[in-house]
Amino acid sequence: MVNAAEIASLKHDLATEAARLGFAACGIAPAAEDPLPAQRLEQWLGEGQHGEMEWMAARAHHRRSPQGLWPEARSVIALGMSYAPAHDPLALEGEGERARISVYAQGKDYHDVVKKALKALARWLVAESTKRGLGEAGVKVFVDTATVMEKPLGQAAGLGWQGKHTNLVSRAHGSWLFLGAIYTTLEFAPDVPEADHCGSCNACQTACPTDAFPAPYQLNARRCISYLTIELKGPVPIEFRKALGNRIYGCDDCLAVCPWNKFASDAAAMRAFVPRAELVAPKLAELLTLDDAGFRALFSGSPIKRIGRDRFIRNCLYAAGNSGDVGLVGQVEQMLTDPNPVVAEAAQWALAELVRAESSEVAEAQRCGASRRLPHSF
Ligand code: B12
Ligand code: SF4
Ligand code: SF4
Repeated sequence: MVNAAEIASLKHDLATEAARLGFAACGIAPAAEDPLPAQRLEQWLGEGQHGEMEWMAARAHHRRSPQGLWPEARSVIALGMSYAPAHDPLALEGEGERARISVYAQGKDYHDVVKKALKALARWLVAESTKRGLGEAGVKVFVDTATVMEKPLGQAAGLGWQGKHTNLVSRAHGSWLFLGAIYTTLEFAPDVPEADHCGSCNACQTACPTDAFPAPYQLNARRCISYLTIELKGPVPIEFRKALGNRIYGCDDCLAVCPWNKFASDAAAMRAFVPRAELVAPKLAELLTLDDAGFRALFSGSPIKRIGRDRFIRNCLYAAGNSGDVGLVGQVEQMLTDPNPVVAEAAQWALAELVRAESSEVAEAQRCGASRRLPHSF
């Protein structure tokens, strides 16, 4: 017979320990299946909205519910770690010479930071459970890479709600929470799920540069810049290249415009996520010089390392094409013969865009020059 008072006290202390380890939010959800998100996941996959992310469809039965993955699980400890930025994530919009890296990737890799804290919390839980006579707790920790639906679980645990941009929004931390989960055999009393507080707002949908939301609360990943710059291996379809602008890794637009961010404070963010100075506003001209070794050295400990030099340079070339900066032509030309065909094709596209930009600049100068000269010709 489980001691109810003891498990309630353990739940209370768990939240304190989570906060000590750097989690800004912690709540409990049941491990049984919630049919609605499971059904929506199936529909999303059925419509092919996951694009090339085959790993989303693989073992989808595990993703549907915690007990689908681990039948012994009784509770889910849902956790959020803040990465609220101190600066405006959209400040570099339209700055052709600079590249935009999404806020989540400007500091240390969250997979490592969140996982380390999750493991420490799980170890603490196992030790405390035994010490308090609740038996040896079974635990499994997850952040991002496993078959877990972290957002619906976060909502069920009261951390926030899935906003119209589909990410979890917290009343205290806005859109800036990384999520993680611990599945456990312990049966904690679940918290109250968070209600939807989007109301009539649709700022995120309006802000999306690629119209990636077919409807509120639904994302067609194949149109999302985050997918196109991080997950998609081949060439980015031509129709999206202009819309990438200077975004070379991920996108923050729908998150950054959310009015709930005004309650988020960078003081709640983990120090590990403070941006590395060289990744806040990097110069495209410098990024384009990176070879394999240079890429690995610059992005060691960063989530960007994952996409490899070729995909990264592909993205930088699209940004170069969008920059209107003819000073980049020489560097772009060098990549026309890159051994990677996707890089070489991106260079071709960028060059054509830069030449177009230059010729329209020349035409514009001639037009202005001609009209300026007019008064003198009289
Ligand atoms: C696949 C994935 C992606 C894909 C697809 C995104 C997506 N929305 O699914 C891509 C590559 C595009 C992506 C991008 C980003 N991602 Co991502 N991603 C994931 C991952 C691995 C799985 C998400 C998933 O299950 N998708 C499946 C679909 C079915 O889920 P969904 O879109 O949420 O669908 C729900 C809604 O559509 C809803 N729904 C449908 N119809 C309706 C109707 C109504 C009325 C309602 C209420 C709901 C509703 O039901 C579905 C199920 O809940 C999670 C980690 C994890 N394991 O959970 C991280 C995760 C979601 N990503 C994260 C982040 C930070 C990002 C980016 C912000 C990164 C960036 N800056 O570039 C962007 C944001 C783009 C966006 N607007 O979503 C964080 C989000 C944290 C948070 N606070 O929510 C997560 C949780 C990673 C983490 N551990 O922190 N990501
Ligand atoms: S991350 Fe960018 S491209 Fe993707 S849905 Fe949000 S605004 Fe649109
Ligand atoms: S921007 Fe508006 S609609 Fe979008 S998630 Fe935030 S509150 Fe909801």
